[in-house]
Amino acid sequence: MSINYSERIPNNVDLSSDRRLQRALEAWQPNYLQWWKDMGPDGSLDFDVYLRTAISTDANGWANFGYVKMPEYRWGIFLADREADRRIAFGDEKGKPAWQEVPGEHRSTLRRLIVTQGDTEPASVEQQRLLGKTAPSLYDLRNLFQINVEEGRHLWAMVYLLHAYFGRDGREEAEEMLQRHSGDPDKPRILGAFNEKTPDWLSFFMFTYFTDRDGKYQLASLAESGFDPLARSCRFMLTEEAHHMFVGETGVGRVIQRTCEVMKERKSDDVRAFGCVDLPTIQKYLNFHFSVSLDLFGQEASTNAANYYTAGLKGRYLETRIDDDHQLASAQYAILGLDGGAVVERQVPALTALNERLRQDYIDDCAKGVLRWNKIIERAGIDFEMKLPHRGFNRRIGGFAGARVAPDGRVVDEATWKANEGKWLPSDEDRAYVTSLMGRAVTEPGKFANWIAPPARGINNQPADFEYVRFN
Ligand code: BYC
Ligand code: FE
Ligand code: FE
Repeated sequence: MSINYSERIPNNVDLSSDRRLQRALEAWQPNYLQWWKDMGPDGSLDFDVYLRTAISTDANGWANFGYVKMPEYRWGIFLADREADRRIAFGDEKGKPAWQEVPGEHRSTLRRLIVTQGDTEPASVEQQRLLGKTAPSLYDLRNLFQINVEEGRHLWAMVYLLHAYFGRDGREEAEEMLQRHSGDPDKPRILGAFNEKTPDWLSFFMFTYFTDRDGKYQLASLAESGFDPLARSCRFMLTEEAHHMFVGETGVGRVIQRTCEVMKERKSDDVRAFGCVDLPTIQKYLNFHFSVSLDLFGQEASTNAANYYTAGLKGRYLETRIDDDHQLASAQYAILGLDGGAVVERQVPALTALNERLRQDYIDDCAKGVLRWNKIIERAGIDFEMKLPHRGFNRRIGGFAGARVAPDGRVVDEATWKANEGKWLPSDEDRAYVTSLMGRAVTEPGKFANWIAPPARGINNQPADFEYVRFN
């Protein structure tokens, strides 16, 4: 269904046919815009940014490029097309028609899942608020802003569901989405990683590689939901998500590439002397963002996860392509945990292990980018390998929470941890160094900060010196 842009809230859900809902969302809209002005990209209100905007939800209609002032971005409500006769694919109600309304018995659980998902979207915008000040190029600045407006739209997607299907409670939850803030001691965001700072561009690229990828896996699980409007919302959000992870993967890759170039030119490992990020520091940032993102999958053994699945609310990654009974009543799954001083494997009911299974899918996906980063290092003829740390490393949620597990999976004592923490995670000094590289934003078209290589190609095939952002 094509998108109606003539309305105040662009949408493909025939919003004008439901006056009450339309008015409620139009009442939320100014609060959203106020939030964007207060908490969105700092000092950017007047910039003209070369952004893509969705004009329809089919494969080639949705990425329409042009200059937009971000407060005028057409945030709206876009669901993927409805599938004829869609059925619930898993759980107790497998085979029944997908729900077009919220089943009463699942109302509070669904609301909670939607709120948790929605909360992360504006949180990330808040975390990235100051990065524009130190952008390494116009190309990167534009990508940051593209991601920010799309995360804003992802909030709209969840707020629409809350307003349309959860009555008064839903409207209250929608208000609270704008009241919790990342890192706020009184009203923090719901999930841990979204209260961390994203203080520099290396963190931003790691965040969009690792944490947006959690978004991909969570959205993919919710895209299987028996609650059809949620499934359709998430399916369209996923099409936008790919670019966020691309920015992360290529961003980290470009930092690595620049570092390798300088190592070769200068015949030295000490690239800090030449204003670049040394490979061990990049590895530490990777360790941090990977481990913090692993926490977002919840407990390895989770009755919540089992209940979501049995109820048909949240499926597995690519549920319909898995060849089993999609009910898992007697299936088992091996999870890792700690027993005394050792990492051990134990079998648990597959239903309770669904968070862990999703985490495994995620880890496998993360590993692919690491391989490509290592190719860059290898091509430069440098002997160094980036690695994903062990899943037990630096965890705060689940069976490894608080344990001292080294990146290679060894359980270590407190003294060993303390002695090595600064080699495994960014130290204050590392962070201060990376921050020191983040000088004034590079605003000359085609120019890049010293610590990062240019991208292989421009956005929408634009030339290298394209003016992605015009300042006014
Ligand atoms: N932080 O049984 P468990 C994205 C709580 S990212 C704090 O394992 P469950 C994006 C948990 O709530 C994708 N608390 O929980 C990326 C539970 O509390 P109660 C976001 C945590 O429910 C970048 C208790 O611990 N979407 O889109 O199975 C930029 C027991 O845990 C955490 C979603 O997350 C944590 N990390 O699993 C922009 C999807 N982990 O019940 C956007 C929706 C667990 O004891 N959310 N807890 O009070 C879910 O599916 C689930 O809530 C979770 C947690 C997978 C997150
Ligand atoms: Fe998102
Ligand atoms: Fe994202």
